Amino acid sequence: MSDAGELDALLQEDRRFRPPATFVDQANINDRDIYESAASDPEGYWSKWAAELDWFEPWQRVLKWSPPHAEWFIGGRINVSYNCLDRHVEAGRGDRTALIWEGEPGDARTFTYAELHREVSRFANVLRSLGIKKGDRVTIYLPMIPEAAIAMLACTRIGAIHSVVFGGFSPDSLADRNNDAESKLLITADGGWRRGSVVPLKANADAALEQSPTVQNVVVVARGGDLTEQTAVTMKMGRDHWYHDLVAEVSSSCPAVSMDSEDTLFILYTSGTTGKPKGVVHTTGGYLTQAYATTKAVFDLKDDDVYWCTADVGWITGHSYIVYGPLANCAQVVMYEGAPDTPDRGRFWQLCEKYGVTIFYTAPTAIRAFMRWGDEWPKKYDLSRLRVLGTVGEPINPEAWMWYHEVIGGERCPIVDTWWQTETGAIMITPLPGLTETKPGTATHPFPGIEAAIRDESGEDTTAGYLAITKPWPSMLRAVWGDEQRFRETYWSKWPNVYFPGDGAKVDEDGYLWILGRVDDVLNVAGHRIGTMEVESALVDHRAVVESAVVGKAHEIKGESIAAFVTLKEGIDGSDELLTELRTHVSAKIGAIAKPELVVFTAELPKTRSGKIMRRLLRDIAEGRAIGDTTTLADPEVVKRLQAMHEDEEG
Ligand code: 7RM
Repeated sequence: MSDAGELDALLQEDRRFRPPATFVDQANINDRDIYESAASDPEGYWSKWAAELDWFEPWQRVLKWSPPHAEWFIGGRINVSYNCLDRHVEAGRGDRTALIWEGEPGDARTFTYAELHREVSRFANVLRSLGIKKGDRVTIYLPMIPEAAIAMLACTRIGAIHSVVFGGFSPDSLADRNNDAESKLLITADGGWRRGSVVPLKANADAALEQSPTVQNVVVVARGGDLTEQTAVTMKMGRDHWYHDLVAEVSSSCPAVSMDSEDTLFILYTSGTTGKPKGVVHTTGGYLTQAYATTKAVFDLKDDDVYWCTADVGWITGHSYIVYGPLANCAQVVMYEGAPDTPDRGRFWQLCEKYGVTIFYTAPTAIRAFMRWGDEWPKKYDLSRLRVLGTVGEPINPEAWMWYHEVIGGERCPIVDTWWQTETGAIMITPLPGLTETKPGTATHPFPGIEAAIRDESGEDTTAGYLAITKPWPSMLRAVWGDEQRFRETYWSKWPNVYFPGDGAKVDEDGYLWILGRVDDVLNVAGHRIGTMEVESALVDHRAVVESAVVGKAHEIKGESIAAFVTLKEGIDGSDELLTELRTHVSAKIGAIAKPELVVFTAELPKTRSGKIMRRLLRDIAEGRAIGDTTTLADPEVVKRLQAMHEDEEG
């Protein structure tokens, strides 16, 4: 969370940005009454959105709320893949571009809606031929290639539950997720390109599969081009199959199955406050309704837009705002495989120019990196087609917001700062680009139909405290996979029947919401959620480590980076080699995103009298406020002195 001083500065923000009149006139939503009408009849309001989708059978009842369990559009029958593909083809829009994909080396593929429909149908038949049935879990571990979206949609077509695992995760992380979900099938690729190097996904998958007993079959996509030529993969007979061989053998016709609105659509694992990630469960009708509605309203999506969200499909943003929301809207979607600085730092802007991107959605960490790289990169390209800019993943600092507005948006594009989570499934707090006067750094107001509040520990309304979501919403998580107790404890135990997202927030005198960041032991590193406990577990797993404490350290670009305090076993020296080894160990255990930037050896971890690790003190040390030279922590006397000095503050 921000310091009090920083926060006051934020709340004194007096710059205001009104949507340009020309934007307002053409906006999908430009009538302020929507907030009031949605609040007075939320079920009627969400029904109107749901009715814009195609249902095989209408719902009988909109909402059943038996806290903490909600059901939406009860009795309704629907299929997500059908809504993203078939209905557009049937409406005569099959020749419209659905996906514009570009690989990091510059190879490109595009799919019309008719082509994507065929590919998805074929792959759905492949899933069937491998024995996948409705309700079975399928793990998808792919780079950002079209087959990632195809595999997701193919699962939804036959009612299989996908669990997408980000390609940057390690074999151990992949195995944990396979095992928790009891996945029957894994879909991976020979590799993907990232910063000019191959990410060896199949090799990682092979390592994971040694500890994933439930996985019976593996489908391997040949990424193509030089990568496939250069990458030797070992195919295990009877278990591993090439994607291109399988799709060649099946028909391209596969009717979408009728799913109950409350059937599970997917599981997505996300970090929490324990060492074990949670499988967040989303269902079908409500999820698609809110993903569809927010894509249309928040991005002001129109037929001639070219829409690009730079997230990875391994995160919820990729699920809701690369695949399901945009395709349900029949959008023209750009998808890019690689890094923003390959071959050079102008890569994103070159893609915006090349494809005429009109809506661009990215994360504050990326915006801060672009800022640092300098205006000359975006200035080389024609960005005049851009008309809406979005940001998500962490609080955006006003400097970065202003830079985005001026340099990327040419001062003409509304910025939508969208707050939401894996658990919320879709956008919850956001400006509407044709209505909301924005201020740099605030996500402004709940989306129409969403009710949020700021509460204190006891559940009283306050102006600075915890963010709370006070009414059920269609795309809310329904469960933590296989762990009802954790579902209840994590999200529903702070206050009765009110959802606790784990974020701190403030409201200013104009009623704008300022999200301040996590209040639990979850870090946000470059927009990625990482539990401090996950990193601590990885560290103590190393033979030299007795105990560790992990905290977030302010970082100019990533927002936070990871600082690890480590106590070693007796007789083991805290050498530089060991520092490197520990960092590599965490990276190998979890994935490169969890690699600590700073590792400090300490004789003991400073603890309060009641035995709680003094995390605030550790943060002060990591950020250079508490002591000058961190190596002195190896001296037990230094730790004792610090402990005594800070005992009162930490309580
Ligand atoms: C979509 C996503 C969720 C956490 C959430 C917040 C932080 C996300 C914003 C934000 C301030 C925002 N899902 N967060 N968006 N904080 N302003 N616009 O990021 O599950 O991976 O992370 O991210 O702390 O709780 S997530």
